[in-house]
This record gives sequence, structure tokens and C-alpha cells, in this order.
Amino acid sequence: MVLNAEDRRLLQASISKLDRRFEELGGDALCRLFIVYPQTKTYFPHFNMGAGSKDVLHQGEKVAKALGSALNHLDDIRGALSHLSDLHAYNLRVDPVNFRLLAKCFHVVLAIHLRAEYNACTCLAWDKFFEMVGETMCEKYR
Ligand code: HEG
Repeated sequence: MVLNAEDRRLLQASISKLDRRFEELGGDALCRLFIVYPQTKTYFPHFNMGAGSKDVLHQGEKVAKALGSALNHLDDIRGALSHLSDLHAYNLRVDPVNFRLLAKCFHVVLAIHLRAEYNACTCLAWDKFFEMVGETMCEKYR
């Protein structure tokens, strides 16, 4: 997976057009993950899963912050996420399919916020980005 110059431009344009900071979208994405794919909740038995749960919001913010750092290091996503890739593979043992499920939820949240800006090219750029992040997060499983 390679991000070309146009993909990079579209990702940066999305970030600057978001009316909320990117980190604030994480809670919404994670909340959707738990509703649409309830099996993902098994990784968080210690979380309060009630509506508006602070656990979910804080976790979503952490995830989005990490994604934000990957967005700031598009040439070195692996470096930006390396400690998290270890954590998810060796300690948390998150099944790799779950990264794609979370990416789908981020797509929905981005579409809600970006509306017309979230056209096919922008959607593709984000999809490539999430695929690259997912690859990085899963490579330690091999
Ligand atoms: Mg993970 C913790 C990032 C997908 C399950 N995740 C974390 C943390 C970050 C993070 C930054 C906090 C680490 C720390 O406190 O040191 N997660 C992250 C990213 C992505 C991702 C960037 C994908 C893009 N995580 C993910 C998925 C699952 C999962 C798909 C499972 C469905 N993460 C998970 C769990 C924890 C973290 C169980 C520990 C939560 C806790 O106990 O507080």
C-alpha cells in the first residue's frame, strides 16, 4: 500500500476541514465499533459500556491521537506506531480483523463530518491510510 502525493494532500485537506479536532472523533468511532460489532467489546471487559461512557471516550481519544501521530508521520507510520504494534500483538492479543472493523467505523465518522468533501478520492485516501495502519498494527503477529 502506497500513499501518493494526491492521497497525502487529501488527507491533510480532510484534517484541516474537520470542524472538531481529529482526536475528538475517536470516541464516536469506538462507540460505533462496540454497537455495530459487539464482539469487539470482549477486549474491554473492564470498561463501562453505557451510553456516553468516559472509558469509551478516553480510549477513543487515545486511538485517534495515535492515528494523528501516524498522519503526521506518513513516511514512517511503522516508527510512529511501533510501540502500539507490540502492545496489541504481544500483550492485548487483538485479532487483526478488528483493525478493519474499526477503520470502517472511522470512515462513517469522517463521512458524517466531512460530508461533500468526503468524495470517492478522499475516501480512498483514508482507506489506504487505515490499511497501512492496520498492516503496521498486525505485522508483529507473523
Ligand atoms: Mg487499541 C489500548 C491505539 C485498535 C484494543 N490502543 C490502546 C492504546 C492506544 C491504542 C494508543 C493505549 C495504549 C496505552 O495506554 O499505552 N488501538 C490503537 C490504534 C488502533 C487500535 C491506533 C487502530 C487503528 N485496539 C484496537 C482494536 C482493538 C483494540 C481494533 C480491539 C477491538 N487497545 C485495545 C485494548 C487496549 C488498547 C483492549 C487496552 C485498553 C485498556 O485496558 O485501557
